[in-house]
Amino acid sequence: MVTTRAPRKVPEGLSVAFSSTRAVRRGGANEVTPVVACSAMTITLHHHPFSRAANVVWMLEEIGVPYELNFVDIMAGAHKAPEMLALNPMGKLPILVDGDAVVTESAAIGLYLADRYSLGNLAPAHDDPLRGTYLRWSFFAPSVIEPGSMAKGAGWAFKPGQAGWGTYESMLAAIDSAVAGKQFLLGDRFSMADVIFGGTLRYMLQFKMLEPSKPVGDYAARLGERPALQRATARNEAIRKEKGLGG
Ligand SMILES: N[C@@H](CCC(=O)N[C@@H](CS)C(=O)NCC(=O)O)C(=O)O
Repeated sequence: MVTTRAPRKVPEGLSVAFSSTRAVRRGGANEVTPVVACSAMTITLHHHPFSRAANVVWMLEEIGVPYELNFVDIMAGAHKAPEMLALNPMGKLPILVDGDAVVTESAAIGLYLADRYSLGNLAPAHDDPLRGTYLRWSFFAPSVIEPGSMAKGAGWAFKPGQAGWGTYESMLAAIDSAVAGKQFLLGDRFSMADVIFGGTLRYMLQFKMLEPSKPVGDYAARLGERPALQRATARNEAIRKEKGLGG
């Protein structure tokens, strides 16, 4: 969801952790190297390390734009404060504010960032035939993997022909087909779809909500080698420790 931004205001009582890095792109590759930031930061991610915002930190690190994190104390209900509800009426994280744009929904945030800051690189160009595959798996994560895993875990009763996520078995087969015999979803080329789809898979694997096949396990391990993911993990972990949150 992308909406025009509500009047900009950092919610009272919420502390702000600033990014110490900004990135420069290395020639050709879609990996970036962090350097110390010296320009004004315009992107704010309303964040909690135990939320889906943790994966958005990975998105931001892959993109390599300066950003700041605003810690929102979910445990204290700060995400339901009026200022936060003005940004996201769902009262949920993550919320990304980029100038006049407010973006919620993790997958939308990833697609937004890649289109705006990395079109032709982390997002295939609009006329690139790979764009369809890119969008397909980016949407598959929130519309099939998330509800499909939830339905399985919670034992929901539903009709697979009516539910958009279908059967658990067909979901697993589709996930395998997306990554088998490939480095990444688009072949050799890493993209934001890997952060969206792969981030969801990594979460499911971490919490044992998915039994990994060999291709899925190998894919998740490959993603774990991304320096941007390692930087994001370190940042999330640093905030967890700073705020005294359990591990
Ligand atoms: N579909 C949303 C889900 C957002 C969501 O459920 N966020 C959780 C944390 S991961 C949250 O804010 N929960 C607090 C609540 O609902 O009170 C997305 O992908 O961003």
